[in-house]
Amino acid sequence: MSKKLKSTGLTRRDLLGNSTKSALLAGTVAATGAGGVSLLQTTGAASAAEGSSALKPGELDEYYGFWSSGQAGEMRILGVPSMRELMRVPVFNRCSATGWGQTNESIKILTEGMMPETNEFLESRGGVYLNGDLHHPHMSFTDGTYDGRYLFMNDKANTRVARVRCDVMKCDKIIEIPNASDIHGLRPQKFPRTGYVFANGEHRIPLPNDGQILDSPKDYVAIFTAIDGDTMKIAWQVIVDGNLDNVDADYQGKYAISSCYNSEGGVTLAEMTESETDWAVIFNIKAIEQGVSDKDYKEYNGIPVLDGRKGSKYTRYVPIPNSPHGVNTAPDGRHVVINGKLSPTVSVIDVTKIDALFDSDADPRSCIVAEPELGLGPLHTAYDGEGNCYTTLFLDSQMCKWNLEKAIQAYGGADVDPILAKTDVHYQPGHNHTSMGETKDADGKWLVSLNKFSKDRYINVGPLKPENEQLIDISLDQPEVVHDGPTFAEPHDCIIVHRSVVNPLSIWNRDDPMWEDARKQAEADGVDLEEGADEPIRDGNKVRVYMYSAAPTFSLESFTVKQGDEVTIYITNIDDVDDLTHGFTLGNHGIAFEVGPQATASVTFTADRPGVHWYYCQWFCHALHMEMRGRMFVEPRSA
Ligand code: CUK
Ligand code: CUA
Repeated sequence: MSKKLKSTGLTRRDLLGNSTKSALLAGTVAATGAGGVSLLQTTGAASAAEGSSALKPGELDEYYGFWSSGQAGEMRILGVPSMRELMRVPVFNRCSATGWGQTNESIKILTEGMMPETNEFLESRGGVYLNGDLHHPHMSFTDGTYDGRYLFMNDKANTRVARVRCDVMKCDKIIEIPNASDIHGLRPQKFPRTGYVFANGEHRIPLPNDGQILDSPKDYVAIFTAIDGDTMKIAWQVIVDGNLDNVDADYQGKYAISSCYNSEGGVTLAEMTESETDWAVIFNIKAIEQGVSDKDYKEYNGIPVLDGRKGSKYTRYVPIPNSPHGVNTAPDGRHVVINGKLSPTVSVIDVTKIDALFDSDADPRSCIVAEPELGLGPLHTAYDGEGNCYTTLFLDSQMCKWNLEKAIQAYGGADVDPILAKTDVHYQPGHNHTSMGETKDADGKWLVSLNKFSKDRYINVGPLKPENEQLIDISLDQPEVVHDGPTFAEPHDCIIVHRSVVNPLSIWNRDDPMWEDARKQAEADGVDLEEGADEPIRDGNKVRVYMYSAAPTFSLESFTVKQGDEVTIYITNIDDVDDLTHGFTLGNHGIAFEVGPQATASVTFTADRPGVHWYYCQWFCHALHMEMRGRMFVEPRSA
């Protein structure tokens, strides 16, 4: 039993020891039994509150939930409170249903924001990354609340940030973040608007990471990035000490705050968790913008990179116990909670006390106004807009409801207990989120607890089990779990947005920029996309086929190309009907994609298999959907 765990330097006994730190490191072990008694208790409350989240068939949800999907790489849309999954929006992944990662339109989005070296590197890997690790989806803000324009999200796996247009719920930009490694925490600027999207490079790497420095961790740095959310260009970057984890912005538009673990600068688990205190880094946005205009930076990959390490005028480092994780700004516009993870505490920063840290030699800890001890493994905190906070306790498998004002009084010496309630969740919660909770319009109705393990909550589907997302009614004094929702890999985070903020189109606009290239090419070929062309247009060995689709036919029942031709097929769905999507699947060519009403989509491939190949519509559109098909004839090279 005391066998060393590979490379951590910790024994199994260490892991099962009594401290928060070792208990958290043992995470799953604790969850499966050892000391897990409380995990098996249920509130028994589900039946009492049953019905409050249930919608009758045909009833609509009050909120949109925008969900991450972790290593699945997509964004998901759920209805809240029903917790019905409504849509999957491919972003960093390759999607068989929609052709994301295969259509020319999506490949352009997946590649145009990448560094040239990366595109070169990907040539041999199909041209695009096939995976992503999407943790944090967040909506753009205006004046401290959601404005329904965009959703922004990170890819931890391949150091990218993406944007989804809320008018069509499709990704329209993906950029690679140079100089950084593994974008983790991501939040939009809340005030005056987004504005900046702040993105944390989690892992420390050499700058530049060109192979000159290798196994010399003391020379690695972490990079904080500010992206312009309107243009999706990088505005500036800041070098910091420690590993950047999560981030949030204030409601004044002055500061962004990131949690940092690994103040030790270690590279092994034992090294990274050695010290009892890490820190939160506060970024002074005005000072950084001044530094950029004063040219107080070095340029790497064309980006101004400022030095924000300890002692810099751009940052302040606030000591926080211990390996802090979530950073959550309260809707009161004043307080920011940093969640202690390996410490049972959360630390509350008062943003009105931050100016003094930059203007004087004030003790960085002087901005801390409360530090309540909540339980084991606090990871993330959500709000109800009435002064209460809801913190996930990973190890305790609980959500802790506590009062901010009481926590401040207790920190000041008053004999009050800020903890109002604890609700068991099942099991091991990471993020949680409340309805409109990260805006000044937090409304205190619902909370979703994103639990990492479901264990016994569902019938067994094999060794790989779903996660469990629980809906909690927080309008009650004692919050109650009212719904279990299984989800696949691994939603870290979600936001819950009132439906009045989100107004997507039902039918595409014909002049949408998504297929700008197709429009230009058709114009050059003298073709109207909505009318298609009777014959393929040949241009050397490049052949362009223009078709429209109208239920239940494609405008071409067949077309002929030669073996070896590089063929581009453009499909325009001329149906002008709500929910009438067509598809185009070309058999035995690995080609399939969606064409929404009034949209154009295209794909390019080499016709290297002589013979007859059927194409068909794979999106059920009509009573004669099965008949919606045609043939591609590929003449053999010798013919
Ligand atoms: S992190 Cu996953 S539980 Cu990536 Cu937002 Cu905290
Ligand atoms: Cu068109 Cu099915």
